[in-house]
Amino acid sequence: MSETAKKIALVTGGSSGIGEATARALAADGWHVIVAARRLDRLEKIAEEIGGEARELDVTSQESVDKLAASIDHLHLLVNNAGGAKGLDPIEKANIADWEWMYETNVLGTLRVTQAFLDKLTADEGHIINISSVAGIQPYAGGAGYNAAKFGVTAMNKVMRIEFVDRPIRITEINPGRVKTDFSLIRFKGDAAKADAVYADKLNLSAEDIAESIRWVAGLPAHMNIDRMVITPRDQVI
Ligand code: 8X3
Repeated sequence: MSETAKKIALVTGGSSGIGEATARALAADGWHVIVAARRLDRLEKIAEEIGGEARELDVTSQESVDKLAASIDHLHLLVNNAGGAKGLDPIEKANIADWEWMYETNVLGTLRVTQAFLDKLTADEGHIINISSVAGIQPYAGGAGYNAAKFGVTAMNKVMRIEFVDRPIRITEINPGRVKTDFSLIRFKGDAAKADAVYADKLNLSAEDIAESIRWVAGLPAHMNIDRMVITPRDQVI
């Protein structure tokens, strides 16, 4: 397929973890993939390897999102993957700055990028895949800030289905469970011992496992909409 004939996918948070694995899987399926995140050096390496494009993006900045949108004319698939957790504090000791970061990246980030590309996705009969979490379905002790943010993403996904039903756009929510990535290292602010303990002696999913599901959803015929996929390792019950 020539570059111009390829369908175009944008993956936010594309510099590592689920985002990077998704970009690689989509590129292998013939998509022209634009990987976007804050770490441009990592993105450029990935983009070179998959024959895609790297773009700097901070989903917490409207200016950054607008700049990205102005540089992309067509979009067939948006994977709203940028997000994450900070802290595992009980509500009694909740850190407001952590909660603000989680709401900004997971919820407002998804909103900003979706708004910015909605008209292009409509014109190109596109697909939005929102990466939520099992934390968007199941609350847990210490999870309130992340739960609130991912419940927010889940709510937004449902409202997108309702509000965009008359547009030729598909909307899918992916709810991964325990996936061994930098997720916990970021949550625990660089404390590797705490992060490693999350995955020790457990079956864990890989970022590639989630990417497999995303590539499958994205490759389905345009009249089929997968509303939600909940994916956990066998030993994780939610
Ligand atoms: C994170 C899912 O199960 O590791 O999004 O808390 S889990």
